[in-house]
Amino acid sequence: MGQAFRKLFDSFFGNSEMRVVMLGLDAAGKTTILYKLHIGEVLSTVPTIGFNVEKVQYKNVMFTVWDVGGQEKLRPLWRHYFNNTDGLIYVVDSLDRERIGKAKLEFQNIINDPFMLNSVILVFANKQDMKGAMTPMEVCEGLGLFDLKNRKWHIQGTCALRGDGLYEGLDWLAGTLKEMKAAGYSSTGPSSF
Ligand SMILES: Nc1nc2c(ncn2[C@@H]2O[C@H](COP(=O)(O)OP(=O)(O)OP(=O)(O)O)[C@@H](O)[C@H]2O)c(=O)[nH]1
Ligand SMILES: [Mg+2]
Repeated sequence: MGQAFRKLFDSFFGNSEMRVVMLGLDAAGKTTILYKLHIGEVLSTVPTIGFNVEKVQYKNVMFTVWDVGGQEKLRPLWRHYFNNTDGLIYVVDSLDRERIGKAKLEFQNIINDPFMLNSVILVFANKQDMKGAMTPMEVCEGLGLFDLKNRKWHIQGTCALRGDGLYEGLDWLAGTLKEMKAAGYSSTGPSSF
């Protein structure tokens, strides 16, 4: 199918694409989430050095999800994935109360980057299966989500091992993207303001 025809076909059937970058501290569960969404299974993971990228089709949205390693020494590389991003999925290990301050700092750095000012924000408060985990509301407070001005954000409690909450999150992303596209939004970065 030619590209122009494909575009026409997609817009007729309401299909769209969304580029999503998934970030968060090391061991938050990003890679587990990516493969649970991509193949429906829990893979045994090792810390990601570099990135994984997979396509996830959900309803009529084709998500391209970039999962980038979260170890401290790798975090300066995150910004290389920001350009043309429609959505951020920020994953928090809800059991890791000690590092919620660090998670907040890294989160604020991402969302205030000029290339990320237009992207919508989905937070996964992961590992909800663990006793003693912070509730989504606690994670919300920990990251300072209530203080965000003029940003579209949503928090979702998840358990990547069971898959709980993951598709609810994608549902929110898809719905929000549709609203924003209808309002004429584009994700090309600072030059498009
Ligand atoms: N109990 C529980 N464990 C989880 C959950 N999600 C992920 N894990 C575990 O957390 C550990 C780290 O998961 P990864 O997916 O490798 O974490 P990551 O965020 O990709 O880590 P980096 O690649 O280092 O940035 C693994 O042992 C997972 O099995 C969850 O919802 N509940
Ligand atoms: Mg990983």
